[in-house]
Amino acid sequence: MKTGFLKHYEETQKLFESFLGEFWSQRLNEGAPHLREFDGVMSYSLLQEGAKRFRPVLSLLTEELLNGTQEKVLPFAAAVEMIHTFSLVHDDLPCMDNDDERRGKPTNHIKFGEAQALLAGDALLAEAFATIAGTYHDNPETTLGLIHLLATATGRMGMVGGQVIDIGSQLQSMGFDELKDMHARKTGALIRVSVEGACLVNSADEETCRNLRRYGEHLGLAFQLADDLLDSEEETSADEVSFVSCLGKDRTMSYLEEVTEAAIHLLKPFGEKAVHLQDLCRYNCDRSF
Ligand code: GRG
Repeated sequence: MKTGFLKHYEETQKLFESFLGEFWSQRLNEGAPHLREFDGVMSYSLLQEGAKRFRPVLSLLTEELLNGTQEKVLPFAAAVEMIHTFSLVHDDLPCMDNDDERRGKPTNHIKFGEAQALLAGDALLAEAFATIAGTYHDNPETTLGLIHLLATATGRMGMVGGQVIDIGSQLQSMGFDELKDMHARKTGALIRVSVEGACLVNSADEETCRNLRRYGEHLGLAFQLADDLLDSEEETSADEVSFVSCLGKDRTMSYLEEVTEAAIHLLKPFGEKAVHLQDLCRYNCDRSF
C-alpha cells in the first residue's frame, strides 16, 4: 500500500482527472456535434493516461497551503493543463521536435495527421482562456488577473519565447545563464503560474504571493533539471542543449539538490502548512519519469 506523500499526490491527481473529465465532456456537449471527430483529437492528448498532472497538482497543493477550497482552483488548473497539452502537441510536430511517441503512445499528429494536431493545439489554447472567462466572470478582477498571468506565461515572455530561443540555439554558443533563462520561460513559466494562479483566486496577500512565486520559479528550474537528467539516460541527438550537456551529469545532479533545498527553504515561513509543497520538491528530485 502506498503511504505518505506519494499517496497524497496520486489522490490529488485523481481528483483533478475526475474534474477534468467531467468539465471537458460538459464543454464538448455544449455545441457543434458535427465536430465530434475533432473533439476526439483534442481529448486524445488532453485526457491521455500517463500525464503526470504535475501543474494541476501543484495548484491544488498551493490551494491547500492557502486554506482555500479545491473547487475554486480546479478550473484554473484545468486551463493550465490545456495550455500544457497544446504545447506538447505542437512540440511533437515535424516542424518542431518531430516526435512519433509521447507517453508511450503515438503522438497526436501520427495518430490524426499534422493539420488536425495543429488545430487541436490551437483549440486547446483558446479553450484554456474560455475556461477562465467562463468560470471566474463573477469576479472581473480575478478573471483579468488570471488571463494576464496565463497569457504572459504562455506567450513571447514565457513558454513560446523559450521555445523560440531553443529552436534557434546552438550548443556551442549557449552559456549557463542563457540556458537557465530559456528554461525559465519554456518550462518554468507554466509551473510558476500554477502557483501564482492559486494565489490569485485566493486573494493571497502580497508577501505570500511573492514568496510562493519564488518557490514556483525554483520548482520550475528543478523540474527541468530532473527532466534533463532523465533524458540524459536515453539516447538523444548530440546537438541538443540541456543542463547535462552544459554542466555534466554530476554537477546537474548537485545543482538539482541545491535548487530543491532552496525551494524547500523558501516555504519555511509557512510552517506545517507547507509540508506538501515541500514534499513535491523532493518528489520531483527523486522522480524516475
Ligand atoms: C510548441 C509553443 C510550444 C512550446 C513547446 C514546453 C515545450 C515548449 C515543449 C515541451 C518539450 C519538453 C519535453 C520540455 C521539457 C519539460 C517538459 C515541459 C516536459 C513535459 O512535461 P511533463 O513531464 O509532461 O509534465 P506530462 O506527460 O507528464 O504531461
